[in-house]
Amino acid sequence: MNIYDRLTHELGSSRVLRDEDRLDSYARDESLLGAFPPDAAVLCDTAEHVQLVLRLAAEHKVPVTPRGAGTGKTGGALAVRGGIVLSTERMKSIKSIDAGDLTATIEPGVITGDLQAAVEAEGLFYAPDPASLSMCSMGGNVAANAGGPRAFKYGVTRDWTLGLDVVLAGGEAMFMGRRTQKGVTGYDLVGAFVGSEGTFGVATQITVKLVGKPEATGLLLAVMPNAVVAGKAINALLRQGARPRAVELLDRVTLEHIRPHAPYKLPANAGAAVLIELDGDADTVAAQLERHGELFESFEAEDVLVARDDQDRERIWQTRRMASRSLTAAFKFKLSEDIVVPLSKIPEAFERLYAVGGKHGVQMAAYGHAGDGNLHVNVLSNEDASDPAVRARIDAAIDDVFRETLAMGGTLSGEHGIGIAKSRYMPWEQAPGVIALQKRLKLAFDPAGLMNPGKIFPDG
Ligand code: 2HG
Ligand code: ZN
Repeated sequence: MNIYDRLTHELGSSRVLRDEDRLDSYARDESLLGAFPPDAAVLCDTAEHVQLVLRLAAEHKVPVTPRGAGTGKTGGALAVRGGIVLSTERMKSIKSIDAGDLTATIEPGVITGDLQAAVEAEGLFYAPDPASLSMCSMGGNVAANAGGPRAFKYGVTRDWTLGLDVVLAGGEAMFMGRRTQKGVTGYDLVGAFVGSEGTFGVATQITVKLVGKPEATGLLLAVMPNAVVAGKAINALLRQGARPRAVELLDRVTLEHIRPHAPYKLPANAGAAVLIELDGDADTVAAQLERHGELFESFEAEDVLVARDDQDRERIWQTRRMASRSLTAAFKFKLSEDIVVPLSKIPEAFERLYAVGGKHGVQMAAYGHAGDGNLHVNVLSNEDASDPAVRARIDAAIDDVFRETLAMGGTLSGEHGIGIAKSRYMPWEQAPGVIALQKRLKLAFDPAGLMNPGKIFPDG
């Protein structure tokens, strides 16, 4: 019996999808890299199902691509070598929220926003907040080491993941890490697994830490003349040692395309906008909002607006989270990167990136987590990208984005990972020895190379 018949026999046809139509929804992600239909998509309900799939895949030497909610931006969940897509979308249970230990244990299919709402209902807080939080799942967040605006104060998924129940290639199940807040026993396997983009195995339960829900939250929006000045103001804010929970920036082109659909009325003709969100006790938040507002005024802010209440604040965040979608809708071609530059280079990064756009005749937009130096640089075009001459200009612009980033001492990815979209640039940033060491680590988890092959490194 071939592996797909065997899986159907063991798990039933409702869990093993093989028709072309059904497979279409497992062939793409949010990277816009095209369709890679797998031979089968297996919808697992339990860790035992995951074990069975990985055991049979090892016996039959079939590649397995783990998939969360499919919101990834770099092709990490695409079955580029065929085989099985292993979906954890049905593993949606929140196993426990422990207010005494300040931990939660969840299955990988839990939607990140649902975890946040569940812990907040108990007066607790889980900080990582990718823009796709209403759709993305915790398993995908672990695979990609997802971040978000609040990473500025609170860090990324890795900083919140204490322990993982995993199934490795071949079907071996184990718990790695800890359930305590602190611990340095042995190597940091959880740290390595988080961000391994599905190339090490599948997490079947995730134990995260929690903190108390902040008492008060405040948000200001500074309307700035342009992104370079906005970047300088952010540098000044950071030099003062300010610790807001988010420091976001949206440039003029991004604002222009969000404005028509935004639930929050963005000021007309803004050259850039900076969002600063603070949390803590109510008096400190109010005092800091005022001080930060004054700083932006001293950097030529045309206006400083403060969210009136939580609804107003949520409308501003919904507006911010529309950046990617609005640009996708407005341009025939849109590719978003997630480069990071050293903090002192934030203003210069905007200058250099806009110059890259000018040089190659493509439009550039940038927005994102500027306080971390993490910018979503978008290469945009309304020309026909299937024309080889146009595509060559676009590709040259993308290469230059990375060249400029690395020349400033930056890194290729701050939160979306490498997948297939950026694998060819890995040797631009990392020395051959560093890449070779990572490949040896991969072989320790997956000696037969069946877990998500073709990802991260140029030769997969
Ligand atoms: C964001 O910060 C997301 O909005 C998506 O990370 C970024 O696709 C993008 O440009
Ligand atoms: Zn982002």
